[in-house]
Formats: sequence, structure tokens, C-alpha cells
Amino acid sequence: MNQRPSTRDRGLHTPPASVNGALWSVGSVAARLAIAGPTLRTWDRRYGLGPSLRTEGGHRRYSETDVSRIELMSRLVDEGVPAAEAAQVALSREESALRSTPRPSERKTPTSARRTVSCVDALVRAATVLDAATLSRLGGHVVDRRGVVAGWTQVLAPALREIGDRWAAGEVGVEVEHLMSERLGAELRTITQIRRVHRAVTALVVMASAVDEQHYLPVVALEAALAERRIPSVALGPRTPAGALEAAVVRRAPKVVFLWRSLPPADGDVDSPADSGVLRHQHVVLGGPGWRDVVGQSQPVQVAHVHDMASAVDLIESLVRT
Ligand code: B12
Repeated sequence: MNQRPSTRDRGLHTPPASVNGALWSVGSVAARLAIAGPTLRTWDRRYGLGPSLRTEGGHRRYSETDVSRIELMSRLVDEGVPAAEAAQVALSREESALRSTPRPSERKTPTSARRTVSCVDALVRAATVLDAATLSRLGGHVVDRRGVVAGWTQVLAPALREIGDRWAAGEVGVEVEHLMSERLGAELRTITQIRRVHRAVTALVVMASAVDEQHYLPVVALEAALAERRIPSVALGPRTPAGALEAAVVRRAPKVVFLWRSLPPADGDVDSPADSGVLRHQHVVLGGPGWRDVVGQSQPVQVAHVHDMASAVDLIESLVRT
């Protein structure tokens, strides 16, 4: 608190000039963001989410960065993030990242979409700065509140796509992808654990990623989504060798086998599950863009290709319930 500017802006919506840029009173921030003044004071007292400056008389004076933090807090609370957690996210956000966030008036999107955007933004930023705690908190919150299918489709997958695009553009390193998958995967596995369906003797579904396929998070998400519907499954992991998958199928006799492939096989060969002799009694469901070469081929086993999480869960549920 080095600066103690004397201001007379109480109640005005336009901030006074200061050596540090614009400063806003509680009333101005309240009017600008449509948040009650007492709420702003509570957030300051309870969570330390307050102004950088006070006048000599002790009145709060918010800088543009302070206002951006309050605005992020408000959006997260609107989304349903508990206030204490929202405050931690807002306080941990770096100043440069806050300033690049468009204001609601600049977004031209409806409120519900804005809430989703703010969660995607917050996840992307947390991943970019390798903020593991925020990734876990927000990721967990999103799937708890929205459910796995909606949480994955509306928030987690868009955030992952954005990080993938930033990796492809050379803006972030692969460690960001690793940490993000690790933290989100842990939160999704918590859902599966809570439902305890993995303890069931019968695994109705066996899932894996294809033999040379490192991408696996969609399988972890699908496992959690099936657990929400109380459908027990066994997920074998990334890069599952064909022989291991077959052994699991023989042992657990599932009704459905789900296989994920993000990338086509490196050697260009089509590793169609139809090549497997043991999959003849199962429904085979393929997910991910890497299977495109298999599609359209005549298959001796029943093979379906699904293109999103909701269709995958619905199809698998209908197959295991028949
Ligand atoms: C996390 C991640 C990783 C992690 C994976 C960790 C893990 N446990 O899964 C790690 C770091 C290991 C990794 C490695 C690699 N990755 Co990577 N990775 C990703 C990232 C960011 C998310 C992957 C993911 O979960 N995707 C699932 C969802 C989020 O993707 P989506 O596009 O929305 O999915 C579409 C459909 O699949 C479907 N869908 C979405 N969810 C679900 C769920 C179900 C059940 C179903 C059925 C459908 C479905 O809807 C979408 C619309 O079509 C993606 C970015 C991306 N766009 O996917 C890159 C991405 C897939 N990776 C890519 C690459 C190049 C690699 C590497 C080759 C190089 C690298 N980055 O190091 C390696 C090697 C991988 C290998 N040989 O297997 C590229 C692939 C480009 C391409 N098509 O050729 C991507 C697209 C990044 C990019 N923009 O360039 N990766």
C-alpha cells in the first residue's frame, strides 16, 4: 500500500485518474459489474479479494486488475464454483492473463455460454501455467456440477482442444498436455471410484486405447460417464496390445468392447478389431478420429463408430441393457 491517493469519486461510475491508472470505488465497481457493494466488501474481508489501494480515509479503491479479478470471481460463482475456490482461482490468476480476458460486454455471447467460456478459459490458463491445484479444483467442480457427459463435452474437451491447438502452434510445451490429462483424469477417476462400479464382478464393458495409441483420457472420461449410469467397466489403459485386449475379453466376457484411437496407426496399416478372433461375441464400439480408415469396411463382427461422448454412452448403455 505505497500509494494513498485522495479521491472524490464516491458513487461515480467513471473512475478518477491516478498515477497507477484508473481507480474504482466500491460503488463504481458494484454498478459496473452488477454486484452488490456488501458482496464486494465480504469478498475482500473473507477471501482477500479486494482492492490494491485504500484512500487515507480507508475507502477501497480498485484498479483495473482488481476489477478483472472480481469479474472472474463473479463469473465462476455464477457458474456454481464455491466462493472460496473461485476466490483462489481469481487471486492466483496472473495480471497479464486477466487483462487478455474480454469483458462480458465485449463477448456478445449469452450468459450461459459466457459461464461455460469462463470455465474453459480458467482451465486453459491453469494448464498453461502448470497450476495443478486449479486444474484439479475446476475440473472436479465441472464434472460434479454438470455430470460427466456434459462437463466433458461443454468444458473439458474444448479446453483440451484449445491446449492441443496451442501445442501445435508452438505456444505451450507437451508438459502442459501431460499435466492437464493427469489432473483431469484424476478427477474423472474419482467419480468412478465414488460410484464403486469397478468393484462389480461382472464387467459389462472392456475399454482400451489401441495398440500404439497414447491418448487415453477420453476412455477415462467414458469410464466415469458409464459409472454415473452404474454400468461396470474395465479400462485397460493406453497402448493396449491386441493380445492383452483379447485375454481380458476372454476372462471377463463383456458385452461391449470399446476402443479409442486419436491417431491413425503410424505404419498406415488398419488395425481393425475385426481381425481379432475372440471379438466375435462382443459388440465393438470404436471412438476417436483415428479409426476413419476402418469405417465403411465390411466387418465380420458388429462394429459401430461413435463420434461424441453422449452417443458413446447412449449406445453402450443400450447394448449392455439388451
Ligand atoms: C492430452 C493430449 C495428449 C496427451 C495424452 C494423455 C492422455 N492420457 O490421454 C499426451 C501428452 C500423451 C499426447 C501425446 C501426443 N499427442 Co496429443 N493431444 C492431447 C490433446 C490436448 C487432448 C487429447 C484428448 O483427450 N482428446 C479428446 C477430445 C478433447 O478431443 P476432440 O478433438 O474434442 O475429439 C473429437 C472426437 O474425438 C470426439 N470426442 C471427444 N470426446 C470424445 C469421447 C468419446 C468417448 C467419443 C466416442 C468421442 C469423443 O469429439 C471431437 C470432435 O470430433 C489433443 C488435442 C485434441 N484436439 O484432441 C492432442 C492431440 C490429439 N495430440 C496430438 C499429437 C500430434 C500428439 C503426439 C503425436 C505429439 C505430442 N503432442 O507429443 C503425441 C503422441 C501420441 C501417440 N503416439 O499416441 C495432435 C494430433 C494431430 C493429428 N490428428 O495428427 C493433437 C490433436 C494436438 C494438435 N492440435 O495437434 N497428447
